[in-house]
Amino acid sequence: MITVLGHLNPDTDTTCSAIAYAWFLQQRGEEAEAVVPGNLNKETQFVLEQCGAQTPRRISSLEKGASIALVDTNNPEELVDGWQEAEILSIVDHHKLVGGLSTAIPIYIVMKPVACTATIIYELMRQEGIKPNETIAGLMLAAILSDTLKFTSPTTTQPDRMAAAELAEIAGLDTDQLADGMFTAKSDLSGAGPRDILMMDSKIFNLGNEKLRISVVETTNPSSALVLREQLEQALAELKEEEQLTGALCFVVDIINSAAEAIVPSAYEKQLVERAFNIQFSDATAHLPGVVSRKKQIVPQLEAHLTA
Ligand SMILES: [Mn+2]
Repeated sequence: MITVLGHLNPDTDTTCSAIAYAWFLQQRGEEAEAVVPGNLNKETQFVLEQCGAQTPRRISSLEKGASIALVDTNNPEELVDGWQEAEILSIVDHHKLVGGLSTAIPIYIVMKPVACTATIIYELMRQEGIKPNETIAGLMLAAILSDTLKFTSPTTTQPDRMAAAELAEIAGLDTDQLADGMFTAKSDLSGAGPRDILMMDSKIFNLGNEKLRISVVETTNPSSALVLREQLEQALAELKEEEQLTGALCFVVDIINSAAEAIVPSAYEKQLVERAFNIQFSDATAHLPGVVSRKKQIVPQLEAHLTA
């Protein structure tokens, strides 16, 4: 049995790509199961329901001796407990290569600079003449819409657009309608405490000598997050302390207007953001026009500043 999984704090791409890749392996005669290492966010729950897909089994650690196929990450810091004892069979990913994983034998790795893992998985299916069913096609389309913010993120590539167009056709879904539903679901912060909001889409990065947790809140309604600024600052400070980070930052991304607002817990992060993005904080937040992508904008700019 091959266990297919993505990163901790599973998002729509990690979850849908795990399901799609497990399905792909099954078409090739393998036994495979998609699992999720954590709770699903509201956008992902909406997508699964919309596409008529089962919610993958949730795990908090891998079983001893598990054979795993990784999607949407190659970063050991983002893997669920037990990965050290697991046999990694393959990696399909679209993030920068961070190093740290090793294997006993050669493995299958596909990494491409596209916006979404599902785009790569769709290309693999095409290469093998395997056509996804409606549910799988819908899930992969949703993953692309999520990772590209409906093609507005600078990470978007032509292969992502082409895959999305074909998948929408196969799934019989209206792209705009699906994206609207997803972004509305994503923007619903009700019932979430400040820590939950920060952890919805959050990753740790080692940049230069710094260890930073960078949270992103993508929303069609930024004010619903910005009114919680003081609580978010407090929660960032707590995370920083608990996880022994050098810094913790939150970026509230306005999906509609393509801009971000930075929230920081201390003068250290404030100075970091001001210098990396060459802007000034006004009041307690900093406005970053055009910034929507952690992968292509936020992390590279922080890294360029920290390693200069
Ligand atoms: Mn992804």
